[in-house]
Amino acid sequence: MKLEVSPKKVASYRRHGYTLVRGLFGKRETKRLRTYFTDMVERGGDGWAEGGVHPESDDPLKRYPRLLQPHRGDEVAMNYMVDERIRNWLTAFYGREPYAVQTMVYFKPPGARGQALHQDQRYLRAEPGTCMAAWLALEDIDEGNGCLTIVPGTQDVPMLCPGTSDSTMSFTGDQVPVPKKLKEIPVIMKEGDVLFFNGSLVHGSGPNLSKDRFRRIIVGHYIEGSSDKVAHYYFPVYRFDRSTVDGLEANPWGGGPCGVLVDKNGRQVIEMTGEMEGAKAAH
Ligand SMILES: O=C(O)CCC(=O)C(=O)O
Repeated sequence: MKLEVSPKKVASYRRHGYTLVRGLFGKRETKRLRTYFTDMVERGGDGWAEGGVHPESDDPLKRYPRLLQPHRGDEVAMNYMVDERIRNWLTAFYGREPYAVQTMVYFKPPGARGQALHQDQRYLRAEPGTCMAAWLALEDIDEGNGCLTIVPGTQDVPMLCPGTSDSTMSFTGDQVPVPKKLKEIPVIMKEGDVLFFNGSLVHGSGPNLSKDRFRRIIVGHYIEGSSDKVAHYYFPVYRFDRSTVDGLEANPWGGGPCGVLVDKNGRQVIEMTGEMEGAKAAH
């Protein structure tokens, strides 16, 4: 198990708001996670699938929807969220152990839409400080199967005002613009690599254009250990020893799940909660 952190990568994260750690997880682990969560969604999602599982749908994302917050009842997802390697890296970036608030598993089968450019902090609303992600590739990921794209240079920008995404390319309805002079770049990853990035960094992903390659990932989201607020959706807040944290407040500015699910015609699939309305109203 790779536990040591590299000072160079820590410095790079602090400067750029992201860093890619190659091979942080072994192939046996990624295979186990891949199989475990694929089995879960194929038997109906165990209650974690966004919008439920619809095996007969012609939308690949309805057959394989993302799993939201499975750590709240599933030990394997919890183990990922509080993994010691992730704890070590995040603690090195911020000089203090963060809190863990979210897990999501994406399957993105062949033909599935991606997720338009966004900033996670818009949804998590961690304060003071920001949120961060540990995004683990469960198989090799490139532009062909819908890799993550990021916009370097946005690591410190405030929340950008979103417009509407192209719902034939994205399963979420909002999209933030790429600031002038900055460029969206693909992040090509091998199975077992982890991309760490902060809550301001603009990122998203394209559709899976391949005929037969899934693009499975698991992502954990965290907030700084100095935060005293986070969006209500992210309670309970966990420490890495799995105990829950009392005393944080729900951020009155709203927030909610990462992205509002829309169908290919741009129609919202799941009713928006009051929290999300709050997030939209804030912009
Ligand atoms: O995996 C993707 O396509 C997008 C994930 C994402 O935006 C996130 O983890 O914040």
